[in-house]
Amino acid sequence: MVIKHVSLEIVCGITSKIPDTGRPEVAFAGKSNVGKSSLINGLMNRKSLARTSAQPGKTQTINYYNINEQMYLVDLPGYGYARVSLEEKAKWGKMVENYLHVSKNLKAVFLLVDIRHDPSENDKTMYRWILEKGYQPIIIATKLDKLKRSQVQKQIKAIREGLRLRPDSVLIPFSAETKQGREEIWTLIDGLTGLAAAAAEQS
Ligand SMILES: Nc1nc2c(ncn2[C@@H]2O[C@H](COP(=O)(O)OP(=O)(O)O)[C@@H](O)[C@H]2O)c(=O)[nH]1
Ligand SMILES: [Mg+2]
Repeated sequence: MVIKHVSLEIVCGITSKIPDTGRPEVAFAGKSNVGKSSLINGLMNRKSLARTSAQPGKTQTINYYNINEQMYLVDLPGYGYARVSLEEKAKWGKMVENYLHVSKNLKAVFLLVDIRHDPSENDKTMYRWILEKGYQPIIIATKLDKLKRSQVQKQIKAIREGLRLRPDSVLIPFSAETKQGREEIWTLIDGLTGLAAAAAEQS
């Protein structure tokens, strides 16, 4: 994907109806602070269009980033922030599950997990929702730069086992610092959204 034009086009609050954008969407899920906004910024070649914060648990909206008027990267609200009330957690769950359920344009869900940690119960639940709703799960192991190289394979194995990924499931390590993994993720998105085929036809 050659990024020509990006914008934060839709911010969907807890009570808003999920919009029908009419264009392919891929969504990013994961716990607060795992690096969703950083990954989306990295994919868009922007430093800070998607908000990144040291204050986790703040984004309780679904944010749609329009890419080249062709597709959307969708930033889902993060989960697992301890200081959030049960009521807030329930709202979060409804919102994310509802999005997975009603979006007409969703092509795949990327589940982000921190490469340094074994998956949490919330990560496992999210993974199960993705499968239950019939979407292809793609796991992104974030913050690759924070892990010693000698630990990478061991942690990838721990994440695969923790989530009980099928052997054919895709797991891509990514670093927002070095951008390692970016091209691989775009290649995947291009394929999932059918944009790779469209580009080939045009050329
Ligand atoms: N070193 C490093 N820090 C990261 C990476 N990705 C995110 N962070 C940091 O982790 C914090 C949370 O990132 P953010 O993208 O806001 O997470 P979100 O809550 O999932 O959207 C921020 O301080 C980021 O700078 C990464 O790949 N490497
Ligand atoms: Mg964020």
